[in-house]
Amino acid sequence: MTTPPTIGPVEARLRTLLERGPIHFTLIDPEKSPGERAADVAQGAVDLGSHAILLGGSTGITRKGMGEAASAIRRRVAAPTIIFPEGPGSLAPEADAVLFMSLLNSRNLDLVVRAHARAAPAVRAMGLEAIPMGYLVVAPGMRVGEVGQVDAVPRDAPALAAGYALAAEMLGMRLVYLEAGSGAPAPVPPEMVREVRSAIRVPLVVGGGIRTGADARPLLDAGADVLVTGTVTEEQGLGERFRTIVEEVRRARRA
Ligand code: 1GP
Repeated sequence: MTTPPTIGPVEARLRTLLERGPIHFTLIDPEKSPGERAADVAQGAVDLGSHAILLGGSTGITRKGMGEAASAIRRRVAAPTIIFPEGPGSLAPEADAVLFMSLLNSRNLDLVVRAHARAAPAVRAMGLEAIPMGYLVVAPGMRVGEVGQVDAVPRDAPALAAGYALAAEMLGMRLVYLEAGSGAPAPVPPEMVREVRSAIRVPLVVGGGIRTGADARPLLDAGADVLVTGTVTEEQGLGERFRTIVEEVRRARRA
């Protein structure tokens, strides 16, 4: 037998950070903010207290675009740079890790596991750290809900979300992501976050529709371990809204 799979350095670092409470990820789309522009956003976000950079978010991201953004960010930012893939074509070895995620409630088996079977050898060949994650789209789901062909979890069905999340954990996934969809009018309901959090042991990531500190606080109170924001920096840069979100996360952490 060869060496069994172990937790890689990025995941280990995130776990260490999580020992002191919740953390924040800044999602940057390398198509909208290419190369050094992605690095400008990343550096500013990390300086304000964000803990990691996710690269991804739209359709049409190329390996070249992803690689250039990841390289630029890694030159300037010590925080992990993690690919949030929209498909195998957006993988690039310049990043630190990839969220190797199954879209749990998709009707399209490609997005549940088949694309993964095609991409896994490339991930291994690139030397990218794969962090296994269950990705669950909650209504309204927005564009990822459409492209992902999901049966979105209704907002009033926290037990359904908890069942998916626990199944993901039992299948060996080490993160669960509750996604309301980028630009959603409201984030995932805090009651759903609470029920999922109490069902699982792995860290819980929550994203979609978080625009202000006031949006972030109930999610943190409900037990979210990681908050992801993307649109707020695309629309307003690293202004007041972004700052209040990161500040809420910081306040929820132990000194
Ligand atoms: C999208 O959850 C992320 O995958 C971020 O959503 O763009 O609404 O912040 P927003």
